[in-house]
Amino acid sequence: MGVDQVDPDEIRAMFSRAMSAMYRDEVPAYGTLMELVGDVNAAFLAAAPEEKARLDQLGELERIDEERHGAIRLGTARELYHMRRLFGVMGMYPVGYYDLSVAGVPVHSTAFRPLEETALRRNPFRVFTSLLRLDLVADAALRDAAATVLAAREIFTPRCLALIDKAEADGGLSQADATAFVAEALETFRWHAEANVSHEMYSRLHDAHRLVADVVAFKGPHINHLTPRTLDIDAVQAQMPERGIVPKAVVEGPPTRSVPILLRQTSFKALQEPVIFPDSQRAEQGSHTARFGEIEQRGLALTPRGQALYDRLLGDTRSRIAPAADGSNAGAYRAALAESFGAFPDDLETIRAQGLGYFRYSATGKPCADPSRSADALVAEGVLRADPIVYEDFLPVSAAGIFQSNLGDGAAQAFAANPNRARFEEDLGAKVHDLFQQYAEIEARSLAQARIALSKPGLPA
Ligand code: OOG
Ligand code: NI
Repeated sequence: MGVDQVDPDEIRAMFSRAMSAMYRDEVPAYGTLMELVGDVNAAFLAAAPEEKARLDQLGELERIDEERHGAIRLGTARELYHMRRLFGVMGMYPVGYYDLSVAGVPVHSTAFRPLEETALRRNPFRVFTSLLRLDLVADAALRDAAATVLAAREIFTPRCLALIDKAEADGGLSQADATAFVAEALETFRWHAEANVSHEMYSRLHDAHRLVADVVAFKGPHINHLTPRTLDIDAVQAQMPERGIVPKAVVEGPPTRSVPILLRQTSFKALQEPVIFPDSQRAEQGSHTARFGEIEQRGLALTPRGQALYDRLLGDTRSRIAPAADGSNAGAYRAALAESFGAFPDDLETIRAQGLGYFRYSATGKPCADPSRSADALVAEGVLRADPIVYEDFLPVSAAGIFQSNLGDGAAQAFAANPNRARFEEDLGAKVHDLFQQYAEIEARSLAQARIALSKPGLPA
């Protein structure tokens, strides 16, 4: 990055704010949700001064209000390729591969997000990005017609593509170019009421799968939700109806616990939006439901071992009771989930001792005789403290639940589990980063730094 260039973290912050303003305009309920989350977070912090001080000390407090993720669905390999380059300008990189075919959604996905801790702290904006898999659509004629429509659309403005080229060639953008880039990039994510196909074609796509219509029938990958982060998702879920928002039946992810792990998410139903179909004789009115709101609460990142335990307990629960979309068994599902998760330790020390989660180590300032002792011994001695590392990624079963809740309850459809990561990475033009490795590195670095601090008493930790 040159001296007169804007930090990619700053471009991301500008973009995230611009997206939030645009979405608030397009989907007014998102604004209501933001207010509710702001109120719940303020009440939570007021009631928990220790947790507030801890978040503040970890530098996580300022980011809470800025915190959000969005989601888009792309149609072609070329779109995915350039989307990777677009996000790269803002310091966002593909992390993780999620196969959602298992859950009856014909897409595979990654999340573009900042990698470094400092970058996450400055602005943690991320975008869950899915690529439609037409290979999973059974009707060959429809598949070909959809591919033809997709091949003809251009989701990026020419200026946006030119600015991406420039950023790559020069290693960054000037202030004026960064401002122009944010405005041009925003165009790609905007809602367009004019469909890209006839009403008849829309219906055929819709009958194959609502998601296929959502991707193929429109001019671009409209942002389909933006998700603020809350510190108390149960409170938000409970208070949504008071503000006139209807939440989905159950919160996705782990149950309510003393130590929040991974990610809990809930959403409100998609709105019906008017669509104009460019049929040959006259424009025809119709509607489409795709865009919704979501809230999430983030907790401790789990190690592969912790993740395996999570997956097993969630699988056990769901083999006993599947949450009904209409909410009729929501209470029973919650109870079953809580019961299964009785087997997941719910205090930080046990979680750490059993190697289930990732932690950030720091020196407490207490004098230390032998900094080379094991991390466990140093924590036990009180010279090191261990704080949970926040999970920055997504969960495939939850993502599928979110997809389903806004695609409509009749949309569940079975596809065989069919991951194709190699193909995804080929289309992306890059390998996705391994998410466990990201957390393991943060943990290892924090421990190494803490040991240095312990061996040089007197220096600030
Ligand atoms: C994405 C659903 C996944 C999440 O938070 O897990 C997601 C979509 O509906 O396009 O955003
Ligand atoms: Ni989401």
